[in-house]
Amino acid sequence: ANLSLIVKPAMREEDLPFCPEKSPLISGPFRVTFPPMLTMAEVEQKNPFVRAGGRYKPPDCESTHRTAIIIPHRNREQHLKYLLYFLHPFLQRQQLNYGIYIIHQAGNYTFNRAKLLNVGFKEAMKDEDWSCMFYHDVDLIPEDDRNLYTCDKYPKHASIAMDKFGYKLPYKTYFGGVSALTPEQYMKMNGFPNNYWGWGGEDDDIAIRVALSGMLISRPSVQVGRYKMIKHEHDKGNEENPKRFNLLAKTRRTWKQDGMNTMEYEVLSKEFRPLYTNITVDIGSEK
Ligand code: UDH
Repeated sequence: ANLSLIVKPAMREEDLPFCPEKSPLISGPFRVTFPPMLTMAEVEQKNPFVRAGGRYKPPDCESTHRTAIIIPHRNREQHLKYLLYFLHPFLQRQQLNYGIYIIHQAGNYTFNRAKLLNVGFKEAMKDEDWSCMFYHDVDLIPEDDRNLYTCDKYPKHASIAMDKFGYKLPYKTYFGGVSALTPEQYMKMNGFPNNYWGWGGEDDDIAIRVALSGMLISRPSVQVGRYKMIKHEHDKGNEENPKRFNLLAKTRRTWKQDGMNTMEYEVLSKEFRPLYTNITVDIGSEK
């Protein structure tokens, strides 16, 4: 027999069928516990199909979703390791084309979560035409893979049932933790505010922007939008922002002049690490 006839040539990417609308790999709730001795090298070994920079495409079908995960970060290496440990397999079960970005704030100035998310949007869009961005705190682990990391008709708040709030929303317009917007939705609200330095308020500002730009909030069901938060204390350099109430009272007047269209920053490095792209950025400090 002619052996060359038996060897199947590798399927070309453009010949792959589209992935099914609902991934057959999704299985629902799973238990989130943190193996105490886990190392990043082990997380890497467990994810052999993730390419440099934390990129992945399903091997046997073409995903119709291109999702970037944007994670604001400084000094939370342990949390990052556990998040990656759960998030990579979670996203792969959903058959997504995805990439994970860590936006690392350089220096010791006060932390600014929303501005880091703005940087993440802009830098990630330089790499690929993402159809959806997930803005994701580093310490929140999803507990159900029916919580799809895809975008909806309206900006989505995904972390609606966190263990620390008794698995329900702490208040009706809460938008913190994990949220998802298409690039169009993000541009429509001029992105996020750049001027919330320190802890608190920026998530409420984002929710106000959603409303001011004429959009609603989409949410998964409470059974599905469940998250476990990795316990921690307040970080040094992220003290409560005493100005947040004043800022929130002014959002209506400021959102068009502060956001995507005004952010200034300097990328210090961009590294394609095995499980994520690390962007270290100087975002300045409060004026
Ligand atoms: N973040 C960092 N480094 C920091 C501060 C914040 O990476 O120094 C990022 C990280 O992704 C984090 C997110 O910003 O998940 C939000 O910050 P946070 O976790 O401090 O906010 P949260 O409201 O926690 O979740 C508040 C502190 C709770 C203290 C409870 C004491 N018992």
